[in-house]
Amino acid sequence: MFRLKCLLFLAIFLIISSSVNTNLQNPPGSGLVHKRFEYKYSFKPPYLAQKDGTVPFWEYGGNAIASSEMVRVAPSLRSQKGAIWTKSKTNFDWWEIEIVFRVTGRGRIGADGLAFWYTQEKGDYNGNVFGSSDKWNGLGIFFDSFDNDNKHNNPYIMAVLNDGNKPFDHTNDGTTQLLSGCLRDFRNKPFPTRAKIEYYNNILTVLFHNGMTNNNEDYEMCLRSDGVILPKNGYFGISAATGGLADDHDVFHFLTHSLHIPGTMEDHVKKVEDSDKLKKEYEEYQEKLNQQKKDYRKEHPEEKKPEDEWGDEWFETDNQRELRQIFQGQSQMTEGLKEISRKMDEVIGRQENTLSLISRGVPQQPQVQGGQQPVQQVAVGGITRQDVDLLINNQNMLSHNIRELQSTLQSINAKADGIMQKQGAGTGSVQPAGGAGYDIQGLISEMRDGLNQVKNGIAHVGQRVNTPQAQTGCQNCVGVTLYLAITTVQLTLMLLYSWYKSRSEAQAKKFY
Ligand SMILES: [Ca+2]
Ligand SMILES: [Ca+2]
Repeated sequence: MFRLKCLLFLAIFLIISSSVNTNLQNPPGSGLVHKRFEYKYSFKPPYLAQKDGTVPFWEYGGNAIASSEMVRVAPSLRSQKGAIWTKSKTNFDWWEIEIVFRVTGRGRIGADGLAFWYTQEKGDYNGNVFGSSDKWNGLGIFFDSFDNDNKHNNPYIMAVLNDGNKPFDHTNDGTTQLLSGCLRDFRNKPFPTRAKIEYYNNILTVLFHNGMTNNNEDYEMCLRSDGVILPKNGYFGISAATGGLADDHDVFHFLTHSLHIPGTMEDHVKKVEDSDKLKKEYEEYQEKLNQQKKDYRKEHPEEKKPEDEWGDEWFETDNQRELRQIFQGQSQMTEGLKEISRKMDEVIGRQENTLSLISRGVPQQPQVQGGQQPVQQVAVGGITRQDVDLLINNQNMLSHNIRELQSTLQSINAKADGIMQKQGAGTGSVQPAGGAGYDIQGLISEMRDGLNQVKNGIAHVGQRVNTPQAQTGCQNCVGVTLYLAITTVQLTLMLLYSWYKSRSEAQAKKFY
């Protein structure tokens, strides 16, 4: 139950946190777009280029030079051409590129300009269009520094689409072909200029930061065009060229984010799906494993194992087994002791019962203290001297009977042994049943008589004992223990009484 609650709480927390994350990534107005940084389509300082001069995931050529801080796509020398292209094609449909760059030159006018590319195939490193290939298939964003058509409309930023067939119209600065553009001066600015190129849902947007401030968010709209259809997968590239005039064309950051329509790739949904998938796979493997175990046991019945392989029984060590056996033995001993204790209690209870019975029936024994006159010896209770004598007689009779019974039993035993021996001898002849049978019959009748005598004796004693318990059929309930106890007590009393009597007589003689 507690685990269920925890899971529920975790799920709610994940949903909330992911929605918060989405909101942070997508400020109001930008639409709910999921962005993911694509490091394989990006470069940035520091360590832009490695020690050997290569840029990870990129290839550059021509007059381009990469350092740890930037890529100088075309240096400020005449007729320079260079380019840098991603090594692999994109694997996402929509994207946003932020380029941080500088075009600087000592001249009032610079040349030729810088180009951003998204094309189906990589362009050249020394082509005719801003350092790369003409007749490209895809998109080119040109930062055209030089006013070829002399219309005083440069530097100019423009987007030009090409299906791979049209040669670029340099003469007219591409005005006959451009999709859209804006007149912006991007040369020799105090801070790096920036361009943000977004392609999402077939809408192309180019934002420009003129480098007059160091506020990274000072973008303004340059162009926006709907219904732009670009090759599904392509390469990103940057190229630049100089002519008779020359600028340094430096690129510091090329940051690519892939854009994802909500629902097509929601991270948390994906995670949940992944975890569900893994859980399912785990369960499947677990089932498979169990099945294989079962199959193995079926195939190898001689290696019989307990049903639960991981049970404690399976791993019991010798010491554990020994301990268990000791414990079991001790338990048995405890049980035995309990039984003995119970029986002892029973015996003690009976004794106490007997004692109380006697104390009620027999008067407190007179005590002799100093020269005090003894109390009248005749019992106040009800047992008189005669009773005691009778009891003694009965007792004697009983013991006589018991002895008789004992001897009878011994003779029975002897006779039975004789019979057994005769049968064991295997004579096969049938002993006249009358003889042995007669003897047994006679013995049984003797035993019966003896028992009746014992019974009568006990009944007599019972009648004589002057208590209600004794009167109500005590001959049936008084056991051997009780009987012996009574006998012992009475004998003691008798002895005491005789001793007392002799002493008091002696004293009386003294007085007279
Ligand atoms: Ca131009
Ligand atoms: Ca122009």
